[in-house]
Amino acid sequence: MNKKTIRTGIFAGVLLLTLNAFALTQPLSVTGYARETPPGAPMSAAYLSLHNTGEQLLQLTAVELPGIDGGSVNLHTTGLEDGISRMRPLDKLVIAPGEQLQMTPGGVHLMIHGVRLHAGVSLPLRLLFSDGTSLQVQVPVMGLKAVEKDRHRHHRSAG
Ligand SMILES: [Cu+2]
Repeated sequence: MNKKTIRTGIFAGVLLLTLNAFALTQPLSVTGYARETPPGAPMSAAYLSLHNTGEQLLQLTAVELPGIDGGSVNLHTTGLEDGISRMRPLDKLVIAPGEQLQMTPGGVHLMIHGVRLHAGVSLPLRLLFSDGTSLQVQVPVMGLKAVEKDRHRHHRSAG
């Protein structure tokens, strides 16, 4: 291999990395947290804020727990049916361009089964979209008391 071939090879490598970075970047800003699993409960929940900063409609179709065997995540919403608060599964979450979708206790949330979440660790989530792309994020697991405190603080600031 002469000098020229080596240089071309390096250039191709850089180009490939750049393309990959583009392919992996979703115009979506994700923040949020998971709640620690309550004692004796079989499941917990996570609440994300999804801000679509791009110009395309994004459809979140599934969420996985990478590296956690036996764990599963379902998209849920909570609503009143005949005056009773009930959760029901959602096929997908549609996030319009510019929209910020906020999951909340009592609203849309991620239901997490098959794994015990402990406060202080971070939980990896892989978001899968209808166009075949995915985005992996990490959210902190918050203790039940911290979650309560945070909710009160929001109440106060909202008046
Ligand atoms: Cu649920």
